[in-house]
Amino acid sequence: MKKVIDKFDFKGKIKSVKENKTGLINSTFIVSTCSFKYVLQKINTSIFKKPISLMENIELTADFLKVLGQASLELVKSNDGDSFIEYNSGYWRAFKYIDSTTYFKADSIFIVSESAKCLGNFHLHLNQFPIEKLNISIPNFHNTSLILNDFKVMLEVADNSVLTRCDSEIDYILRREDDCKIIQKLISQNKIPLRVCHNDPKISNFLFDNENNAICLIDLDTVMPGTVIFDIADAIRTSCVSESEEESDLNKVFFKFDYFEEFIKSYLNKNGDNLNKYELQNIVKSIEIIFLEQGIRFLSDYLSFNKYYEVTYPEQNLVRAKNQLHLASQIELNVLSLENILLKYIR
Ligand code: GN1
Ligand code: MG
Repeated sequence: MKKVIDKFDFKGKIKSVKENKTGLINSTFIVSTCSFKYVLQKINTSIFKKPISLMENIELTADFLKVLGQASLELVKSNDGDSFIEYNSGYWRAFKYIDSTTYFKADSIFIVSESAKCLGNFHLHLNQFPIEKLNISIPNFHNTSLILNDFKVMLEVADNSVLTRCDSEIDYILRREDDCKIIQKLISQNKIPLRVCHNDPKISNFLFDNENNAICLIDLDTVMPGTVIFDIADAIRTSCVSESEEESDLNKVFFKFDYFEEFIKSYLNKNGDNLNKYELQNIVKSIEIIFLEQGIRFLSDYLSFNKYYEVTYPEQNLVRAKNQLHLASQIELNVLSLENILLKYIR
């Protein structure tokens, strides 16, 4: 670790290095010197197979936001002036630490509104960014149709010991093949445009100040072209729910309509004018799809004995999958009422 730290341009004598275990993918450490704090991360290259492309995307978009006066992550360069370092075939990067709070679920409607405004601002400002400059750092990241195909392949090879634990979830997913194709089809018909997206704006990827005003989005690893309605859906997936994706007691897990209304109102107020009619018409459907997609991803990982997401107990990905599919079915049952709420805010 010391060798890695020595390669970055950290100001002052290092006082402490503490691991922060909140993300599901990269390894994160908080490095404190006598006068500053930094976030040091080792990029998980079994998931992010193109770390250099990914770092280019982060640098380009974070710098662009900064020029527009928007808060964003600030990279700390290496002593050689690079935005990351390579050490023992690992890739490391560092950011200035931002004094802030994060949440795993929204504790209040104010937090929902703040995260919606923050995401709206992110999309609004990056709408001016020349999207062709971005790399596709993870191809097909939100291609739900392909994610379902991979899931079906997984079903062929998965071990019976795990398969028999999720009969009803597998059945639920396989009956929704058509849903998995909807957004992909609209993208290929050029009805839904590719725009600069975060692609992982779950509530824990927003920083808040001590009055709960949102500061900015973090975890920019997946910033690349995508559909903004999946960003909206992913933020709603994690902020407009009673419990986080980790909750195993499904009696406690429900979608919060009042939070959804607040999210939509605040988001559309910032960026509604930039969305076309296909995007607006598919917001509610995309929420259902993103719950479904996340359920498929968690279940696939359960069936492959937890290779992708960090777990602290063996059934954790099954718990997460059940939680997400439970919410997908709640959305499906309430599409009309959600559409009616949405219509109130479309100008
Ligand atoms: C992962 O990196 P993290 O923990 O913010 C995942 C997201 C999932 C999320 C579920 C690159 O996000 O796509 O929605 O877990 N990131 C990647 O909590 O796969
Ligand atoms: Mg991430």
